[in-house]
Amino acid sequence: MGLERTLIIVKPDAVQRGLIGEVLARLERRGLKLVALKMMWMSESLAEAHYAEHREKEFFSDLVRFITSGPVVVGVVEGPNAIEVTRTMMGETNPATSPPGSIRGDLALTISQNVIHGSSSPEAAQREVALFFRPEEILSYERAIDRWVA
Ligand code: RTP
Ligand code: MG
Repeated sequence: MGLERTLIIVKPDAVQRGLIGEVLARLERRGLKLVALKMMWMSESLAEAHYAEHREKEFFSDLVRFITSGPVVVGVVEGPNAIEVTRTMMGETNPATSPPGSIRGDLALTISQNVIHGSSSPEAAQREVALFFRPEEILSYERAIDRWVA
């Protein structure tokens, strides 16, 4: 059982819609542990670095404009297989084909405003966590429930 850390972003649409608590609560209820959390307004350069893999795509400028259009909540969640578990909880990139029960399948309608980002691989997680958090901002702590969920 691999303990992993992954980056999550509660996107500007979710912040505007009052869904910060809803999204974080789902991750917490699953048993994942928040080990870093902050609210921020992403700069254009940070957004471009975060989504660098999509630089050549035709939707890149819209993506950067959207993710910098308002405040976001950025966090690191930790747990067994946290990367895959978070991605599965998110649903598909397109909310229209995301199953009910998933975050996007329950809370979103369109691909351009899909509520949450989660790192898509261990390499992406490592890169993205380092992009948003200094090492000392990521906390190590025990929870009483840890032995019941991991
Ligand atoms: P994210 O990176 O935000 O967690 O989303 P994802 O892995 O599910 O999807 P990804 O392929 O990484 O795309 C990043 C974001 O770009 C927007 N997108 N638009 N118009 C399009 O065809 C298109 N494809 C992707 C989405 O908002 C997606 O979340
Ligand atoms: Mg992605």
